[in-house]
Amino acid sequence: MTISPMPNPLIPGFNPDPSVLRVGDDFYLATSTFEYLPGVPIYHSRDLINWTLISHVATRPGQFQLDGVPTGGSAWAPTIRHHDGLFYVAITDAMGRGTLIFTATDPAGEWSDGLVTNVDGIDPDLVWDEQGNCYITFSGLLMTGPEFGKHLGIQQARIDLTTGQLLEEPRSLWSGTGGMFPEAPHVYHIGDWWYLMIAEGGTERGHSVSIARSKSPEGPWEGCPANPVLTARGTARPIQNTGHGDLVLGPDNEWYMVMLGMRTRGMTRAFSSHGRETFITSVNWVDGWPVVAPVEVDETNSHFDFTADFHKVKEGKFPADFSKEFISIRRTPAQVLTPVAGGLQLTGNGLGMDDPAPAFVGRRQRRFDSRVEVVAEVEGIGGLTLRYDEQSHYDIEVTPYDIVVRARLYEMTKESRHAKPEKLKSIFIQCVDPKGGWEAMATSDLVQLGFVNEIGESAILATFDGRYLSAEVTTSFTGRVYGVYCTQGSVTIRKFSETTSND
Ligand code: 6LW
Repeated sequence: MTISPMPNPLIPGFNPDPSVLRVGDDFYLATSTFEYLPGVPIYHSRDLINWTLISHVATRPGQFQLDGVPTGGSAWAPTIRHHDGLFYVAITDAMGRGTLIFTATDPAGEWSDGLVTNVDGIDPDLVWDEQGNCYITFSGLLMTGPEFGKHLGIQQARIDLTTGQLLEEPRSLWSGTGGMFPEAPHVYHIGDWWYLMIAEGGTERGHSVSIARSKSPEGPWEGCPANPVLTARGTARPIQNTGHGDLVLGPDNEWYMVMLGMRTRGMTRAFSSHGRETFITSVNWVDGWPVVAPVEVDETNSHFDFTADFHKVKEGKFPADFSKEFISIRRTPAQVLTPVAGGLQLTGNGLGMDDPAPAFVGRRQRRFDSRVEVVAEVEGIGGLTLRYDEQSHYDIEVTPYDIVVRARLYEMTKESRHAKPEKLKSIFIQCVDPKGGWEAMATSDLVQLGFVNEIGESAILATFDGRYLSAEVTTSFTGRVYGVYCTQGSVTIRKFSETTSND
């Protein structure tokens, strides 16, 4: 009996490239985080449905290179596995340290500094045979040297996990049915078969999952006659881009697959504001092959209000419940924030949201109809932003003289300046459904930026088209992130809350 309901997105907000692991009755899941820290969240569940964020692999400077790495690089595609009492996360610090192996004895605890391997590729997977040999299987997209960007297909070699060095020349494995970008390989030993499951077709609308089997972890591989076993390409399915899957035996002894997918919006379903999120579906086995159910949407998990109230913060002491869900760009929130009496304070570094490393702290957008409102003291220049990357963001910024509303889209910046109210209670950004006729239906949503004055009156100062803050337009691997930033002076955050937009 398949678990029901299966909330989808399972983990809302950009959480792409999910890898899932079962140890006893516990389940763990890790996702990509690119330029954000803390990096590589570890979620925990006992039922595959309800997940709690328990830790991050990268919580310290140096675990990922980040500085000098292009936005969208760094933490790509973890695989989380367990062997002989040790937890492993294999991952690529793309255009940074390369393919790394992190370990931990307790997934909720501290992870290692990351062992550098001599793998040139992405999407590393680990599996062990009965003799204890560890195989690393990866997508042979060359990330270094003169042949950067050349794709060698799915590659595999035995690896020494104490040195990170390959024990043999990588061999080429089955690389799918001819789709572009064979990647995200996972090797499993299930029953009498070894299975090699990959993604192919690219992580956009052509994405898919294909699988092959063999009597050996090294092959030769026989492709599934029904490949691709999962795809949404060319369909009206509510979840598109499905691919990059990982298999797990559920608590009911039925099989499941987690994978990335996109909730697309607009008349032609062309825009995805949250980017690639984690989804789940059920899997049955027929004649030794997986039959994967289409991914259904059930937004139970993505409609929670969130409030972080920092009024009780003591000087120099982060609140115990300081949410792990805050992320910062290239540095951890604890590196950019200072606990002061009654709030958490950002200090300007002269960099604004057009820069790759501003003083910023934020949360992923998880729901379409969301409104983030921030109560903060701005002593200088700072505000609230909805960010995709440093070239794509909408800001409402408080200055000593006025309020600036800004849309930065690549080489274009549109700004308007507005009088500040006598007493500014809060600033907000909210996403609402488009209104009007045919032309309005084209876009995903509208983004409204405004303030609330001391007597609770709201003013919307600008409305921007949300399609430009989407994975498709920004060609970004991440998703929208609401965040507070400070360019000059200081911004003391008293309260950060997310509720349903009230349009
Ligand atoms: C990930 C790979 C991919 O390593 O994008 O488009 C990378 N496919 O599977 C980052 O998500």
